[in-house]
Amino acid sequence: MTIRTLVKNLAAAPDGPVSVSGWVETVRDQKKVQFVVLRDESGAVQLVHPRTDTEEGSQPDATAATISALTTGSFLTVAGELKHDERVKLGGLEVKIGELEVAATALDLPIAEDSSVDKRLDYRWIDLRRPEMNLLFRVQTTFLHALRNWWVEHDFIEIQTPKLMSSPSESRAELFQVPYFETTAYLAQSPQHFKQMAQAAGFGGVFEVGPAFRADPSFTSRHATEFVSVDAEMSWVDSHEDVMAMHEQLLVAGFTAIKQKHGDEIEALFGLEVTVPTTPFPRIPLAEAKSIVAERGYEIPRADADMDPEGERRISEYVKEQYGHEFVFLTDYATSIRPYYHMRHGDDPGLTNSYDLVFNGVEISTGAQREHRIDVLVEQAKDKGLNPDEIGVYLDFFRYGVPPHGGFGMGLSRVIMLLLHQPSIREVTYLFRGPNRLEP
Ligand code: AMO
Repeated sequence: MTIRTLVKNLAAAPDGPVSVSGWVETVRDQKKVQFVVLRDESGAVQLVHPRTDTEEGSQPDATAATISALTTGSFLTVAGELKHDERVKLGGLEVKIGELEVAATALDLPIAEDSSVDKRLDYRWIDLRRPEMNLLFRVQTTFLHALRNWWVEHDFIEIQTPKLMSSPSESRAELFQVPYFETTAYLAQSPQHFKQMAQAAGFGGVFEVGPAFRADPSFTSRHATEFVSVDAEMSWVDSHEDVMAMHEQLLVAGFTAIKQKHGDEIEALFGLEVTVPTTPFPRIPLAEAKSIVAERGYEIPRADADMDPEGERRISEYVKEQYGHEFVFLTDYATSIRPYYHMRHGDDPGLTNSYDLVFNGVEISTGAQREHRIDVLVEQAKDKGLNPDEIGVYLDFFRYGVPPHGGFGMGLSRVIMLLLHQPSIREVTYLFRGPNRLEP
């Protein structure tokens, strides 16, 4: 008989016969008694075996021999006697081994917790056995579930847009090309075009959680060549302010769910308290944010550019001091650094109705009101040096009536990395893809 559940159920169980299965985490092979810590995804329990072969002339102890030969990571099933004993550090529980079956023997594990991240990624399936890693993905599941619930409650429709495209979805840079029969296809950099198409289709509000691809050769802690993009788009907006209001409500829903479900575990394993953000999140126009950062001793290297990572870190620091908030919307980006499809200010075409959302020092999202008037959109595309024919089908979406709309894209791994104070998205992506990583 195999029972997969460890401490959670055993804690409430009376002393008596039990059967447990799990990975060998550690073995303490002492002269008179042996201890094995067994773990599964729900927790860990200590197994004990008092040796019967310690007296002179005693019979060989087959179980003791098996335990001595156990390797970390091997998978065991044990039938034994459960005993509650407060002295046992691990949940006050111990299982005295009766029968022991080694279901799968592990080779010597090639990684440890302190191995380099690259080495751990080579053996990701072993690294993921760590309780922190397991928690991380449970947190992510809860987060996405809460976001979905919020959208569904607000009548948004879930869409799945194609990842093979005939034209770039963002810029020509960072584009993966794929041979596609007689022609070339591109891997979607964002569901941008098709979430906007849903506005022309009268869907009102849509969302998608799916892969996005960027042929970005960088090795930073925040970039991947494939990442999960959390996207939303909605109609009838008056400005990017409506999009920000939706965005912050979603994050409050997501963080509330995480705190309720995993707050205690996060505190125990990561030493962190989850803060549910208050609304409205602080909003600072980008130009003002740059001045604040400059006054605090850091000049963004190019005055006409986006915030750089150091700028994002510093403005976050300021917002934390000033407003006690982990989030900040940087708004009203210059037209020169935004894509053609962002709506420009009516009274200042040098600025766009757009924002970036920075969380704990790193950009997690870009959002905007879109330009829905076809003639203006075509002019803006040309203005950016784009050939309208190349994005002909996208432009067609706007030729038959489309409501004012806006939305955002958010990198899932970045949110989880920053929430759990992890050093890189490599740690929080199920299987990371970067310029030199295609396996496993
Ligand atoms: P943007 O290009 O800013 O905007 O991307 C949106 C968010 O996606 C995440 N992200 C990445 N995450 C990991 N690795 C990457 N290489 C990477 N590139 C981007 C970031 C970023 O904030 N179409 C617009 C969104 C919109 O306006 O709706 C877009 O894709 O968290």
